[in-house]
Amino acid sequence: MTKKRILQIGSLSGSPTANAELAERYEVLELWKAPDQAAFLREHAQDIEVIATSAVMGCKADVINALPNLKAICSWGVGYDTINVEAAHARNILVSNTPDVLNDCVADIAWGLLLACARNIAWGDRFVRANDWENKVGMLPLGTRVSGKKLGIVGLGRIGEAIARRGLGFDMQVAYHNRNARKDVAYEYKASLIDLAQWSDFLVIATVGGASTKHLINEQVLRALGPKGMVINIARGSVIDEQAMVRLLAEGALGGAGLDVFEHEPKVPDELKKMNNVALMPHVASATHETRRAMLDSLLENLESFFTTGKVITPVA
Ligand code: 8YV
Repeated sequence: MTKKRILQIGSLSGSPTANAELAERYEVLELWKAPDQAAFLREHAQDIEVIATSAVMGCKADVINALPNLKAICSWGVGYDTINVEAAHARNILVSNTPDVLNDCVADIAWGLLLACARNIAWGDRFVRANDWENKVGMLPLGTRVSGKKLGIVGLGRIGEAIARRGLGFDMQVAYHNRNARKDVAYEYKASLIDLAQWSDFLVIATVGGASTKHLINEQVLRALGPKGMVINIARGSVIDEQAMVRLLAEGALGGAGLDVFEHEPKVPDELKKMNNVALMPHVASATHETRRAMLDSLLENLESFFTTGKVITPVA
């Protein structure tokens, strides 16, 4: 049977088998390998109905507009701030993501970064590896207790809830800020982001990315979190004013930062790399064998569903 054709925006290198599994099922047009991508799109424009992409690679309006018969964009990952959903929906083009399957692993990394910051885990590892302990070069400074402290969640969605649940396990008080209070949770709601930051010992950013949350965590919020407060970001780098965060960390006006995402990935400010009260990860919150498999299964199910029913399984709003 002739394989259905899809346009793949880029290599899904975050999965060990995604490229091969897509090629096994579909005739894949590999946009990222085309020397002249505009010419490639013009050449295939008429026969591309479906795009496969990812949360990081997204899909820009110029690609969408170059494909008159495009009907669905299926993305590997939960975030879709890199997809021009407005342009897609304006033409009734379906857009799908892979929600829920990565909630626990992303929440786990948020906790890994929180603990690393609070208890100097990355710093301690460097200290031992540098033989500073062995050679009695100074001491690792005291850390900050996590258990029983105040955990603030910015963006209590499904990932934010998984993070909050873990906080209960550490006997923490949990509060959150959303645009509106949720009626289906018992956590304290803070209508003001500043109030939540002032209240929190640890402020975890779990919002969506994109224009609606750009620099939501600004200098004022970070100053409210304060010199003993720590900010953790597993959402998108664009949500925090990175320059302000670096400046406040350098001034000692912010206690620490645990970051899996950055404003201009993969570029990370050199100042952050030199700070010991900062834990850094390369956007790997979903990067476990189990979760990346589940994300791929979800992507494949969305593609299959579209080709057999004309609908996707997990459409974005
Ligand atoms: C990406 C992520 O999926 O799912 C998301 O929104 O940010 C990550 O899990 C991964 O980096 C591949 O794009």
